[in-house]
Amino acid sequence: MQNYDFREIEDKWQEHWLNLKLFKTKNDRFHPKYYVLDMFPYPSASGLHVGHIEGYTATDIVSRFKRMQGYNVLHPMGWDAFGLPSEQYALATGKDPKSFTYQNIKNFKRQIIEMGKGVDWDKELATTDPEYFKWTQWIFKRLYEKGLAVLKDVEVNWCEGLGTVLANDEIEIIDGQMVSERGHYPVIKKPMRQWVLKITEYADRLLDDLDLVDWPENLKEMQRNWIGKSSGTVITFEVSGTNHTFEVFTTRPDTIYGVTYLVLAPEHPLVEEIINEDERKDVLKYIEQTKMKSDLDRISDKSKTGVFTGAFARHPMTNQLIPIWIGDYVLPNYGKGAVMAVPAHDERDYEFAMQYGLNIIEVIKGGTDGAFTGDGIHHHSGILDGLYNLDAIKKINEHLEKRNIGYTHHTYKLRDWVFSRQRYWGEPFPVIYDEEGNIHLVPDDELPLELPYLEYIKPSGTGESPLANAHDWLYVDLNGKKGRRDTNTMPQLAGSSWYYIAYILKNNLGYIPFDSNEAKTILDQFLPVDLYVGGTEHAVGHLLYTRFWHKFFYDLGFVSTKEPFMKLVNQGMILGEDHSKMSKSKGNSVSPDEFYDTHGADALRLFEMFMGPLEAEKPWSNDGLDGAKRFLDRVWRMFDFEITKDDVTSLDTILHQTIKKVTEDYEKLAFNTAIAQMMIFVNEVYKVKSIGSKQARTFIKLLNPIVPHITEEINQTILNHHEELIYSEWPTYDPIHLIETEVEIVIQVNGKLRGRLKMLKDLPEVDVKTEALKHENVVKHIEGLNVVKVIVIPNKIVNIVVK
Ligand code: ANZ
Repeated sequence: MQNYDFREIEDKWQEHWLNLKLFKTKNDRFHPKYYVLDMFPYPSASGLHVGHIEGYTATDIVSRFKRMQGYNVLHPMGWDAFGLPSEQYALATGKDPKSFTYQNIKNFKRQIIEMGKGVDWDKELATTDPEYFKWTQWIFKRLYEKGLAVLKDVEVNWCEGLGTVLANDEIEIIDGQMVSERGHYPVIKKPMRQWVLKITEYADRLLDDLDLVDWPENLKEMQRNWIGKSSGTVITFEVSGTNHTFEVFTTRPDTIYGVTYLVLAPEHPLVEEIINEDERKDVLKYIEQTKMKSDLDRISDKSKTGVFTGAFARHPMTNQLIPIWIGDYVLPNYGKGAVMAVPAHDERDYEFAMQYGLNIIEVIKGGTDGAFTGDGIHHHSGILDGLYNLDAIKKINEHLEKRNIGYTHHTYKLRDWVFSRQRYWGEPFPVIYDEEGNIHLVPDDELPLELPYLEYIKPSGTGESPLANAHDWLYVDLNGKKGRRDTNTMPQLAGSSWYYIAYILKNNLGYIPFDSNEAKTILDQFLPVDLYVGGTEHAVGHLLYTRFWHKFFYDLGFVSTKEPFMKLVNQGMILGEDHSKMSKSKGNSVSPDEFYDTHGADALRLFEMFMGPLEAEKPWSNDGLDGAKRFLDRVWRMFDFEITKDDVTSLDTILHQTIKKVTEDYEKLAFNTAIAQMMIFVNEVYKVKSIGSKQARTFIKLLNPIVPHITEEINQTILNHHEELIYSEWPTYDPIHLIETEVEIVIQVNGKLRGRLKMLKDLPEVDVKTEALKHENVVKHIEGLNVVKVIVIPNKIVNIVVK
């Protein structure tokens, strides 16, 4: 037989699957469900690269495997289609980003169909579909009603060059200054009125419920750190000679006697009130400089800077005067935006004190250079003298509470989610302001509020989004008064915060209303997601916001599970052949389109799953892809051997071992080792040069989830089965066959290897001895000598001792 014509075979099966909708999720309550989700892609102009194919193949394998095991599988695909690149395309070309986006989607869909992924395309969605973002807007309204969406003046990263606010991950630091990731325009901090979602109200639940999910430990740890819960004490300080007081947050109230100065964040509202005239100029200059720095830069290890305000505070325990400084290592929105500095026991404070020649008082016996941050006995510490850390904390907290100048407090690093973007290409807010600035919501039955078509999309020039140019859309009648729409749009992460729910609600008619009984029933049927696969880049953003929305839906009674994604797996990045990160600009990016005609989708899938563990980072290799193709040719030619009606019994053991190994490995997403086992099986068939037809079908089923086209073709045209593998039953192994019946026994004469024998397992010792003593080469070595002893180690060794 010739090598297989993959192009023809793959086209044939892809068409068959699409036409018959074989991957459609069934309305089936009798079989358990299994929901396998991919992180849906942003449909960029450049199309998919081989990194996408890796995760999409892994989830496709699990879907097909679970379907054959009898599950009712939901495996959908969609498009995270709002986003900055389309916005920039629109601004650069003046064109409507919509047609551009949908053109890209078409290309992505073609690429996914060509990889042979078994998707229920009736569930396809794009976050940019008005019927989809109708519900995104609807969810926003519910958040607003519950007080979780509020307008607030927030310090935002303002980029004049792009005319928009940027998220922290859209910013880079170059020479200590913030610039936009795209275009490298300068970015500064600036207060702006924004919609903010109060994710911080869910901080404790987001933290605690991480225990409920099967996620990689490092990812959970990243979320814990991002939420950053910290327990400590808030202490009030009085500004000397004024009525002003301010609070600091500290995790070490026990070190209070070591406080030699205080530091306010440059943004602290009290700074204005307390600066001394002599210091005013320096302080204001410093505040200006701070605006150019990112939080990350401020808390980095670089040397600490600050200026003295000229004001002093009273130490609550010693009554001494201590100077008040400002310094950018103190962040405005953490704790209370102010710290009591203990240079003897805090490294940052120590550095700052050394820099500016401030006092250092040791209050814990530690005795090293620099700051001693460990535990020990307190001294120079008034009422705390002689106590250890925890006892000292307890005592000082009680003391401060009694005097009404201290209380225990939890603080979080997690910030509320800034939810407004000054962009055109996003979900418009269903919000209208009247002339007094009061908020009016667009009624539910008028949703979706669609984007106005703009002949030419250009910046508004005022810092508002290009929507401010759409006058017909912008101004509306509010019961006879003039109303103006909110010109902001929602961030890209809005649409992706509920798409796994939207897939379930989507049917041929549109979306089942989120708040209906019908929705509740079907959501209960399919949630939670059983397996979610995607890259690590979403460890905190998407995965945290989605968990927040899910908990909000839970509180409203729309869903019954506390968490959206039960098991999550991060696929490893596929690097370029040069072992560096693939990127368009470096020219080492690899598209699957290069291989559909030269190697075929099956070879591509097989290779990507064979490259190494799914979670590992691994370099692309064209040679490896050739190897995968050769293996498939070998599988194809295996059917040139005689296919017997009866099983070939000598293949039984290896076949059942293979069933066991592949089943267990698919369950663990260990596809590379499953493939290795199937390669061993093929080698065995090549040795005996025949295979039973049932055995062949079993093997083809095992291989099918990885290379679905070639295996369906073999099943149909060579093995003459009419039932597709998709819905055939997954093979089970028979433990009887796992037991090896033959063993190889080594024969030694005086400790030297003299022969090997294949024998039935567990033969009686006498028989083993007799056979060994008859072995041709053994006979040569014992001839004429005295056999003193024969030692048998069952199923392994016969040692003959001669003299
Ligand atoms: C006095 C002290 C003494 C502190 C000592 C530490 C060690 P975590 O654990 O991250 O919550 N801090 C408080 N608010 C701050 C802000 N807005 N910006 C920068 N630093 C701030 O850290 C809590 C500690 O970080 C607090 O405890 C405070 O310094 C500082 F030997 O207070 B500590």
